Amino acid sequence: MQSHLCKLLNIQYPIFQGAMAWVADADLASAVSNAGGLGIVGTGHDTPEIVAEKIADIKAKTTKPFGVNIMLLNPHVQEVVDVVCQSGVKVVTTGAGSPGKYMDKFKAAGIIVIPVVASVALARRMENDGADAIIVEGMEAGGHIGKSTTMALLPQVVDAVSVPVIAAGGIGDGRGMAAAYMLGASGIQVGTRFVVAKESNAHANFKQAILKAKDIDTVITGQLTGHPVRVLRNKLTREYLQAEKEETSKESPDFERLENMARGALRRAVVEGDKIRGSMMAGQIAGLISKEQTCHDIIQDYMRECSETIQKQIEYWSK
Ligand code: TUI
Repeated sequence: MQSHLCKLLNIQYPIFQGAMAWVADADLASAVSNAGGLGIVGTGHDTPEIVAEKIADIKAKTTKPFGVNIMLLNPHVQEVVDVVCQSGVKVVTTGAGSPGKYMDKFKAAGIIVIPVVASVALARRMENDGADAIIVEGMEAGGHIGKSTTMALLPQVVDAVSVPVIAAGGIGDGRGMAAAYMLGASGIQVGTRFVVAKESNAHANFKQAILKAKDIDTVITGQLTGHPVRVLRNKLTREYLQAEKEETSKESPDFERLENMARGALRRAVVEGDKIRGSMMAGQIAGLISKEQTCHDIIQDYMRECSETIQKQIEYWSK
């Protein structure tokens, strides 16, 4: 069985690996691509030089299709777009903004463009601008998020566009994948579960924190600054949320105070393993993840569980 999405991308399984900043390197993305999914290299706040290195790195590690994610809040975004367009990358996903003004460049380079959206309006705009597919991300996801849930937003986007829709946010196993398909998705994107993959270079402390997390262990920081981010709660988030509360009640909030608390915190969590003062971005399904597995096993689990779930429902509903 090969879906339209799998044919478009020449991949075996309709599972994308989210482009988590500091986590989604060439090791992780190539492992996902080699296992038949779509590995995606994250470029976060990277300089164009680092992006070029990352692309060379993944090309050396897989002959399978892979994607590169461009984070639109990156101050180097213009140069990063140019590097990506010049380096023979075939699939680009974008996040944290609208890639509208770069669409012509991507298309001229023959790139398949798959923007991440958090609203119906942006999904429509992206389809009009030439997006080949759309990733719909609900606020169950880790990292920078919109306001709607996957459950509510996904079917509304599916109804609004005619390109394939990939569901992201809150899909922690094959049951979630089946649910996304019931709502009209053509594929899924998985972040948090790949953070704890064997091939992920995320610090062992960060992986342990995800494995230990329960359902209520994520919080949303950054609502006041306009960049809401879902992370595992810890000392940093307690202090940050308190500071946010204090600044909210002021006539002119001290945004710099908040920015200073957040600066470098993601790197501290992922690279240094600082569970106390690091920003451990993770989705609400962290509580569902109980073991470190290879990317191959993660993908096989999603596919098998999804198929079993759908089979079970067919049996029930056809009685
Ligand atoms: O981009 C993500 N997740 C991310 S990016 C990131 S790096 C960062 N760190 C701190 C603060 C901000 C960013 C960490 N996690 N996911 C994709 C995503 N895109 N989620 C939500 C959106 C989004 C939100 C608003 C996309 C477009 C949008 O509106 C843009 C517009 O102009 O309408």
